[in-house]
Amino acid sequence: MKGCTMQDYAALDAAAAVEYIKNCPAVKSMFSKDAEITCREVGDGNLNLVFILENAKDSGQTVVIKQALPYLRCAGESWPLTLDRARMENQALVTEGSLCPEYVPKVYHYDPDMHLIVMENLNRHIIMRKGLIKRVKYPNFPDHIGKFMAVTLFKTSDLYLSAGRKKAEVVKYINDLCRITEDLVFTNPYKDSPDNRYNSLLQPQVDRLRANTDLKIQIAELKQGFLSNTQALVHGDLHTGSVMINQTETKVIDPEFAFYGPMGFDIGAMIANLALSYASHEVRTESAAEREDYRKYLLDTISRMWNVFADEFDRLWKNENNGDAAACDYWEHNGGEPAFKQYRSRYIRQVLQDSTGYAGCKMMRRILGLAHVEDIDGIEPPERRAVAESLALETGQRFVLNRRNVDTIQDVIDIIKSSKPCFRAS
Ligand code: SR1
Ligand code: MG
Repeated sequence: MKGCTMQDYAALDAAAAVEYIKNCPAVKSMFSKDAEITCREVGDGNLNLVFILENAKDSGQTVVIKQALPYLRCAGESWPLTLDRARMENQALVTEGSLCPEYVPKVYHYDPDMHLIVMENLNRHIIMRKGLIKRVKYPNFPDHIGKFMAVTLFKTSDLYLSAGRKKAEVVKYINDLCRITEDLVFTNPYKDSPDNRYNSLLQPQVDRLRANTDLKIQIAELKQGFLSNTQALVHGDLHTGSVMINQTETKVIDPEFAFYGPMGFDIGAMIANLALSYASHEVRTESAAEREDYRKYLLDTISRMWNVFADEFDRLWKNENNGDAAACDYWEHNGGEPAFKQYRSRYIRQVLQDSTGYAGCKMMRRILGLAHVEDIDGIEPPERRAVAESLALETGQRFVLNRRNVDTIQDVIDIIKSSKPCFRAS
């Protein structure tokens, strides 16, 4: 093992990860000379290896190695997957880190041969999804994630970048992983596919959903937007498992699906995952008072997250009005400021409608498709789980079907509150 000088890719194990760090010029100085570096593999996601390395004598000396495997971890070697995703994740972490350093883990080293990233160990944070399952409230999250989305989306769009620079960025982020999203989010859930997995108790609801022509056309339209709208650099997988959090800080991790796509895809993913938590507590939380209290927290979080996003996005646009699509010089002659204001508010309303549609797709894929969420999948027995699943499906479907009528975030909240599960446990 030659650490950072290694040329040939090999998947690390714990011992090899320690050797790698000891020989990595960019990182080894973070550990004292007599460090006893321990290592454990902790990856529980669908795709990669994740190692936590720590000096047994000083837990403050610690890093994480994230390494891509040449296949999909949760499926095995029969599902090959590009190693290039480590490069995508590294460049997205670097871009996001330059725009919003407070909300992104620090990158210490990227190795293009070993397809790995050495980064900050967020050991004072937990995966947000796990906190939401236990009904933990995170008061700063809406402000943090709203700002993260506003800054990263605005400053990578045609509103801020010149057309030439923006097109060059689009090329840098051509990401093979998009194919997974195209299949798993927009296609497979709506047909018989060996890659789907869902509770058989939902079959009557699934049959009705798949027979709904309007729904399928609208999902095709949303997929078309995903494929062709290079609006901004999106994280591409911005669910509550991609957020590490505590009572004061929020860190967005795992941008390996990053690409230039519709802004609403990120915002919608966040709305969807908060709404999935809302659906899960239909059965997870038995006390009506506790359920109502936590659900109010989730809805307030969605509302504030959107309002912070929209206000910050609009503020950035007014103040850093640099891109080729930001405004039109001929408005000076017929309206000027009023036309600019109207343009901004129409743009932001369109982002809200897109977010609502993508939120719907993201909810339904987590019930019908290959990759589910622990909030709902962890509910037993299947009869109880089906109640939460059915509610999530209903909410997702109504998001897609009603998105064009959405004017404010309150309309989104109203859809969540008025959706009911079709399945009732006997
Ligand atoms: C086959 S990979 C399944 C899912 O895991 C990731 O987190 C993405 O959401 C992807 O769709
Ligand atoms: Mg991930």
